[in-house]
This record gives sequence, C-alpha cells and structure tokens, in this order.
Amino acid sequence: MNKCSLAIDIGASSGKLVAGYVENEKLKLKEVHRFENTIMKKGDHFCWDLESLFKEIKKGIHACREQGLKPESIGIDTWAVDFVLLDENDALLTDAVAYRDSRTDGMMEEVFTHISKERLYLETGIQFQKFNTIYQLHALKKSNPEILEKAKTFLMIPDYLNYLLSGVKANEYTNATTTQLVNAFTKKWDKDLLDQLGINKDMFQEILPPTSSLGNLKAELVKEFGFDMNVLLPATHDTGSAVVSVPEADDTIYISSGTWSLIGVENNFPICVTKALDYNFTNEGGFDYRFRFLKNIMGLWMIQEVKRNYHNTYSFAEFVGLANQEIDFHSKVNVDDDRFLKPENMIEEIQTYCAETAQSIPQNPGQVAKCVFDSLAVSYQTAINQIEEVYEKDFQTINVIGGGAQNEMLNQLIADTTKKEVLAGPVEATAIGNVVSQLITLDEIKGLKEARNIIKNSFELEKYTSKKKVEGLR
Ligand code: ADP
Ligand code: LRH
Repeated sequence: MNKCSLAIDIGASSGKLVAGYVENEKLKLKEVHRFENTIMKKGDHFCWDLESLFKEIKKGIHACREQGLKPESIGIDTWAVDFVLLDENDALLTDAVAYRDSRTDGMMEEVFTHISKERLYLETGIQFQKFNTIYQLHALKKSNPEILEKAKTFLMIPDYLNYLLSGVKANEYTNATTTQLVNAFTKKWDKDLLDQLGINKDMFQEILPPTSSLGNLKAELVKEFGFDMNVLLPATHDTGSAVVSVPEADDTIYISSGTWSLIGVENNFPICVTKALDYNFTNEGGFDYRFRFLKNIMGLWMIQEVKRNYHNTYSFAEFVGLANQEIDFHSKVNVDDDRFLKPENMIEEIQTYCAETAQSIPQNPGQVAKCVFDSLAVSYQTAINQIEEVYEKDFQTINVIGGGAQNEMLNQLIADTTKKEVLAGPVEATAIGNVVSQLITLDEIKGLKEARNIIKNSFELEKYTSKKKVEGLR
C-alpha cells in the first residue's frame, strides 16, 4: 500500500478520523472512528470539552491500528476562532470557551473605539463576526485581565490538540487568520493591532503554513499506540481543508455546508474593497496562501438545533423527507439574524419570527424544516448576487461540499433559486482536504493542482439543475 495519512476532522457537530492513501491515481478513504461534538455549560460559559475530544482522538488512533492501518502521518482540523491560553508551565489557564457564548456581546463595538472598522478590515481582510477571536480576547481582557497577563502561550483548538500529540507549540496559518489579528498581506501576527488593543503579543507563537511538520508523536503516545506518526499541519481550519476539495475552484462558487454554510470563491489575493466590507465578506487564509472570499451563513446549525429540540426523534434524512411533504409551506426567516445564533429554543425562535413578520407559523417538524431550508436558499442567493457584483462576473456552477451535500431538498432548492447548476459532494470534503495536504507533505501528491485532479477522479458528484435532478456524473 502507498503511504497512508490519518485525518482528524472535528466540526462543531461531530468528529471523525479518516485514513487515506492514493491508489491508481484515486484517493481511497477509510473512516475508522466517529463521535459527537457539542458545546456544554461550564460555570458561566458555553465551552468545548477538549479532554473528551482528545480521548476520542486516541480511541480513533487505536481503532485505526486495530483495522490494520499504520499511517505515516496525522493531521488535525477543527472549527475556527476558538482558543486556549497556557501558563509558564504549559498548563491550561482558560477553558475552551465556545464561539456561541455570549461573552462577546457588545465587544465588537468596544474594539472599534480602539481601532476603526475600516482599518481592521483593510489590514486583516476578515469579516466582522461578534465571535471572532479578537472580540473573545477583548472580552477576556475586560473580565479577567490577570489571565491575559499571566498567559505565555496562545493556541487555537487544533494547535492545542497538536501540542498534546507532539509537544510542539505553534499557530497554524489558515486558522490564525480567523482571529482577525493576522495581517492579510504579511501573513504575520499584526503586532501594531495587538498593541493598540492592549493584548499581550508575546503569547502568540510562530505562524506555520499547511504542509509544515511538527515532528513525531510524543514518546508516551508512541508507547501507548505501539507506533509513531509524523504530526503534520493541514489547513487546520476545517473550511480551509474543505475548500481544498473543490476541484474546479477557479470558476466555481462553493458552499461548505455543515454547521455553518460558508459560501464563496477561492482567490490568489485578498479582496478588501469597500463593497466587500459593506457586504461583510471575509478573506480567510487558505492552502498555498490562497484566500477564501466568503460569507458565513447560519447554516445547518438551525436544523441541528431543531432536531435537538424535537428530542432527536427524527434523523436529518427524515427532516428532509418531512419537509418534502410540505412543499406548499413558504414562510421564511432571516437566517442571518443573530437571534438564531444561540436561541433558548430554535423551533420557538423560528415560530416567533414568523408571527412577528405576519407569516404562517410552522406547526410541525416538516414545516419547521421546510422553513429552514427555504430560508437558507434565499440567503445563499443574496450572497451569490453580492459575489457576482464584486467580481463583475456570472458563475455557472455551485459546488456544495460537506455533510449538508446529502440534503437533496436543499441542493434542489439552491438550483431552483439560483438557476445555476449545483454539484453536490464530496460529503467528506474536509477530511479529504486534510488527507491530501498530508500526502503532499509526504511527496505522495505533487501539489494542490494534482490533489484536486485526484479528488475529481475519485468521488462521484450529484448534479442538480433547476426543477429537475439529473443522473449522477463524474
Ligand atoms: P460540521 O463539520 O460543521 O460539524 P458536517 O459537515 O458534518 O458539519 O455536516 C453536518 C450536517 O450535515 C448536519 O447538520 C446535517 O444537516 C447534514 N446531514 C448529515 N447527514 C445527513 C443526511 N443523511 N441527510 C441530510 N443531511 C444530512
Ligand atoms: C466551520 C467554521 C467556520 C467558522 C466557524 C466558527 O466549522 O470553522 O469556517 O467561521 O466554524
């Protein structure tokens, strides 16, 4: 067998370990372990459970070995923006507070009193979202300045998990850009900005790009697993890894569809023009120093919460089936309203919005789901109009990747709303992007272009056109 790499891909809703290797110019994947991920209240804040995530990672590595695979390398990607701080003994000083926690309420406006919105955008190219790391750090500085003063190391979530695996502390580039503290042009921490905000700049580590190596597993882990692996950096931001899997990235609008819907286009440079700022598009750092010009849309988080509020009685596939039985239900909500970021109860929030806007109130799971899917499609259409306006160009194709690519109804709605061709898949785009990045480092794949060709060759995509779904194509 050719060299094999193990991707650890942890999204806000689930995590998985997927081993991958190239055979006959095709990428072969084997999922060896999967687990749930969620936020939970710890004291006053919603937090991630890093201890349990690391246990699941270890379980997955054991499972990989039990399934007869012995990867040469391992790489981690997770959701963006969240972080932990370590003290002088490398012990945790903070919980991994989750981006949906309310500690950042009002912080964006306070940061703008230190630095203008325009300057922040021109330097970082990053969209304004109240949960960006910059606003989380500002919140911490207000509530617990002593913690920030004591902190010796700032690590984002995948950086911290990498530290647990390898003992090496570093900040990976693609994820670091989501802090809104990295200069989009120098690709380094923006020290002036940190000074202006009064944030201790010494705690930030060297920024390393994807394909870098952190060395081998820690000795105690080698002993525990019975084999060693090279700890490599993919794009540790999940969306960065996902977009590596868009084969025709130059001419396609992608929607990375999971907990969030990330809709945009890949570029060789950041677009920090006024219109992009007005429309609140971001320029996140990507693999090979490409940039993702994209917008965050509330995404399938809404249906995840609806599912939870119905006590997990229905699966995601069942919600799609139920929504399909409600084709005459047309109420829509503004999915981009912050009220849907972490409501007490998503179903009630949707119903209240419909009542407030004098629309029919969804009364059953099918109607609630139909409302969510219709509303997402409307928001995608608005974002696409904005992209085409900034680019002064019409795009013909939309590539939906990630878990949400399995939602046939939403795919069809996107085709119907936009009148563009929709290609759905690969579902495991993020793990795939993670694996190929490692295989590039291991010299199994020559670079991004070859990786994308291999991906194109390896996975069937479903094609949707307006009103009519046509058969699968390669
Ligand atoms: P993340 O990485 O952000 O946690 P994923 O890419 O794993 O998200 O996608 C999760 C989403 O995929 C779920 O919220 C759900 O809406 C959708 N999904 C998963 N399985 C199915 C299915 N069988 N049918 C329709 N949608 C699905
Ligand atoms: C998707 C994602 C997205 C970020 C959000 C916090 O999982 O990484 O790209 O904006 O989570």
